[in-house]
Amino acid sequence: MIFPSSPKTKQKIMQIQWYPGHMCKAGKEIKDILPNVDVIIEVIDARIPFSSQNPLLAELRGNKPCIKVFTKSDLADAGVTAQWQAYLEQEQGIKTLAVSTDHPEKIRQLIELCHKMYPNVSAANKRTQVLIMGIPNVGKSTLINILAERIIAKTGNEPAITKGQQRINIGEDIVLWDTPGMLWPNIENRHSGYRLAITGAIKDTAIDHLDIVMVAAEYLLQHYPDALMERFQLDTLPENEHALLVAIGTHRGCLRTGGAIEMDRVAKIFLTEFRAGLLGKISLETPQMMEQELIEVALIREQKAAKKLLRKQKFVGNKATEGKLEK
Ligand SMILES: Nc1nc2c(ncn2[C@@H]2O[C@H](COP(=O)(O)OP(=O)(O)OP(=O)(O)O)[C@@H](O)[C@H]2O)c(=O)[nH]1
Ligand SMILES: [Mg+2]
Repeated sequence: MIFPSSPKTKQKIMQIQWYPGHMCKAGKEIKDILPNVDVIIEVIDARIPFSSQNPLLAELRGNKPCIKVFTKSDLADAGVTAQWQAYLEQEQGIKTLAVSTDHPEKIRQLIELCHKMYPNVSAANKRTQVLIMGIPNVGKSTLINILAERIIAKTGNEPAITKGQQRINIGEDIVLWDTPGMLWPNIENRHSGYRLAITGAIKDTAIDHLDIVMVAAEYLLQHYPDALMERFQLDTLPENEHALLVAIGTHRGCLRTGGAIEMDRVAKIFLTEFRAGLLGKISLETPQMMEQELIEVALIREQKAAKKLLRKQKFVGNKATEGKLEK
């Protein structure tokens, strides 16, 4: 058997970006309807509650009540989800609810929660306007179909299924606004870009499967080794992500003529099985990781600003010298 050369042990993290035109339009439309919205439901992926939150929402929402709904909680580590819920509810006006399609009755609790968070509606004699927003492929339309108790919004297991806004009257004095999945123009935290790609929020054509799987494999080796051993029937834990993919490739028969491992095929298998929950209930981030990464992001931002200032000072200095020489 030929083992691929140059094993990567510490993956170099690149910036992943996906911001097609319809997302920019959706962002503008959300800003336009926000003044008429009573309650915001931000749908976040229970496996990545930090990376799937829109960083622009905090300033956009002002004092409006907001429910952070963790979807796909059937795929996430329940202990970590509980940590996240407690962490996020520390913020004023925020409530959380962890749901999954396995328990639609829990999703329907959202109706009562909306009424609780916006009780003044009956006095005003109007329907509560509820905006549903969130990253692509997180399960917004699925949630709406369950709340409406009929298939009203198109769903699918890939990002960017919903392309335009839709207003849905679900009875119970509630109007829901379904919106297209949205990311933001600059995913500053590179780790977040990877996690969004791993969980399926970024279109597959915009990512390099092997690159993101290496990062996922590195994380799972550290945090969920037993899940890997069980799923891929390994006798010993491989020492790094490269060795792990080679072991999976060997076990699953991903071999080219001549014996080389087809790493791209292994990456696709890994990703498909992770996303389907076949590796078990896995969370890719914790509040502690988020706090650490926010410090790193702030540091990178400062370094970028310092470099920019230096370039500006050099430019002004050069202009001044040119001016003196001309005289
Ligand atoms: N395992 C699991 N899958 C879910 C859950 N909720 C939704 N899904 C799946 O996630 C995929 C995306 O669902 P959608 O409702 O189309 O997601 P969306 O957020 O409307 O996606 P866009 O419109 O593309 O932004 C579908 O394949 C759903 O079946 C859940 O709780 N658990
Ligand atoms: Mg949708």
